[in-house]
Order: sequence, then structure tokens, then C-alpha cells
Amino acid sequence: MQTTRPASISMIGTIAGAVMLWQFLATPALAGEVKAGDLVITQAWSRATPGGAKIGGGYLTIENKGSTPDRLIGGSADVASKVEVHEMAMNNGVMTMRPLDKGLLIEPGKTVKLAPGGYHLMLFDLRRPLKQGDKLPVTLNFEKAGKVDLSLDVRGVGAQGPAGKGGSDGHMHMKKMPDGMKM
Ligand SMILES: [Cu+2]
Repeated sequence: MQTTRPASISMIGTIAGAVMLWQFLATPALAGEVKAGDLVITQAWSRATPGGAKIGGGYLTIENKGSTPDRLIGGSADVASKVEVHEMAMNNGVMTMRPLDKGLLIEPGKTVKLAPGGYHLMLFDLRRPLKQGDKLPVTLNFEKAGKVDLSLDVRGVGAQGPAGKGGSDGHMHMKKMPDGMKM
């Protein structure tokens, strides 16, 4: 949906732009598709953060259409001091998460989904709250595909979230999360 940007619309003409815009409005659940080498990234989104929350999450789907593996090793965002790739898992009945030190492997021909309750981007030290409807620019860093700019569509606080808060005392930054903040 890059074509909904004003610059592109002016290039392809008002009528075509209006059609594109209509298509965009008609399918609000579909985020834009971003291509980077053999990778196709779709459905990049985040969740609104309540009041003083300093941590946000990022979710997206990455497809590797090439014949060699790649790795999502990290990222950056103006809104955050640090962006990490995390994995969430049940550990002795407790939901914990940890950074993926070697990055997230994206095997050739496979699609990897970052979603609540599993792999996710973690945005630290948010400089402002994430608001529903925002387009949050982030840069992803892949081992082979390099740096990839995209934006996360910020959805509601409870969007596609797992039910319940869960006891999460196994991970340091979880302690800073206010009630109701779910990754
Ligand atoms: Cu995390």
C-alpha cells in the first residue's frame, strides 16, 4: 500500500490514486507489503500503550522467497531507545521472554510470523505513548537483506492480545509493565 502516499498518488494520477485509496480504506486490516531482497514483509503492526508504559511490542509477518536463509537480528526506531527481537515461551507455567541473541532465523521458502505470545519486536524506553491509528516508523535489521524501513500500524490496546495477564516474573523488563500491558 505504498501507493497511498501522496507522492505516489500525484505520479499515477488522481483517479488511480482515489481507487488505491478506496482499496486501502476497504481493507484496513491489511498492512502494506514491504519487499527487501528475497523477503516480503506484511502485516506490520503494534499495539497502543497505556499511559506511562515505556515498552511496546511490534508484530509482523516475514516471508523468505529466496533460496538462502536470512536472520532478523534487530532494529531501531525514533520512538524507542532500543529495539530487540524477542521470543516468548512458557517456562514451568510462567510466561517469559528473552532476546534472540542470534536473531530470528527465516528459512528459505518459509514464513515467520511475529505475533503476541510468540516472537515479537520489543521497543524499549518509549519517548511517547503509542496511539491507535499511528503509523510508527521502524527500521529492521536483517543479516542479509540489511536495513529495511517500514511502519507499524498501531492498533488498540487489546488488539489480538492473548487473554489474561499471566504471571510474568521471569524477565526483568516485564516487571516494569503496568497491569494490562500484554506482549
Ligand atoms: Cu519482549
